[in-house]
Amino acid sequence: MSTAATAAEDLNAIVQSAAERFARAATPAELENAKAQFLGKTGRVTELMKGMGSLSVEEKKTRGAAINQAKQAIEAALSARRQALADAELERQLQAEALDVTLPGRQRGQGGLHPISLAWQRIEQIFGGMGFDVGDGPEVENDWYNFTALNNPPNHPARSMQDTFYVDMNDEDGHPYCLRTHTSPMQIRYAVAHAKRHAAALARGEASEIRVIVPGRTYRVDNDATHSPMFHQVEGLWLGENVSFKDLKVTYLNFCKAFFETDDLILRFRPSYFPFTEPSAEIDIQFSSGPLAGKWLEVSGSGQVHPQVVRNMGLDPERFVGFAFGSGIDRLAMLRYGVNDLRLFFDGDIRFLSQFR
Ligand code: 2NM
Repeated sequence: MSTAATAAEDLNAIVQSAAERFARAATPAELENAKAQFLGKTGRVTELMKGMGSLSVEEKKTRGAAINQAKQAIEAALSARRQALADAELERQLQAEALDVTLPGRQRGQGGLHPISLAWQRIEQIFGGMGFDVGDGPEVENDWYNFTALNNPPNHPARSMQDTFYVDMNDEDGHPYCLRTHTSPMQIRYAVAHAKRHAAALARGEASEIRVIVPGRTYRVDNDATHSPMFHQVEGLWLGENVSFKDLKVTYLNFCKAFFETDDLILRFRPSYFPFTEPSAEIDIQFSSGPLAGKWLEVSGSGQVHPQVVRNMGLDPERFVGFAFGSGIDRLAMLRYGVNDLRLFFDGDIRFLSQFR
């Protein structure tokens, strides 16, 4: 083999070896070390250049060109490897910083109204559509508004310590305050607040009437599967010159149809007794379809407001006649939303409550 051929093979071997060394370099630092071994001050290519001093001009030309070519090949391999390492590093960074855009965001639990609030709202809306105002009043009541004005005799069992929560403080008449046992006191308050306006209207010969519902919390000493010490009632009152039991039946039937969103129901008025109404009736409802079909369900008390109660409202019972009713909102909500245990409303279990969102 000629000297020239051997030299060319040397150069090829060097280029080959550089390419292998570069390929093995796993980091930019290793790669720069490998580069120094070939192109650095004492690198193999540089040494070859230095070794050309003894060559003839003609030999220098061909040998120099060959070494340059080898050098360029090495530099090309070097920059290709640099690029490959940089690409790999970028890829690694992108992977490390990658966002999983399919991951669900951290959400706040979405709140919603309690089923009793939902029923309460529906009740206000439906009666509002029939011209009923909404009255309000305190949950801690005095003896007059909670009992006496509603025609409860002084020794009525509802007044007993066993049935009613009393507050350790007396009102102006020397009777202890209590947690209201029904929403009726709000109706007395509402009527009293509007009594002057009604008297004035009547004096001018104008018609005047009261049409109001009073929804709210009520309290009784009672706690079992079907009774909670705190429960919700809505009472309605319609007094005017000619308001009759017929109006009660129509009003309550229309309410039920709207509240239960069906015409497939009938009502039954069953004689009963309340101190504040005469005559009095329990209202039963029967659905003709659905899961409760065929059963009579008690939904409300009702009656023609007692003349003494009208008088206690500051109104003339000769001019103001009409009806009142009292329904349990909790019971209405149970029937409307298919809840079979009253206690579910008050346990605060999110698995139950979230079904109404
Ligand atoms: C009921 C049943 C029947 C009622 C009576 C009155 C008032 F204030 F006018 F006298 N409010 N609500 C009433 C009548 C309540 O609850 C079972």
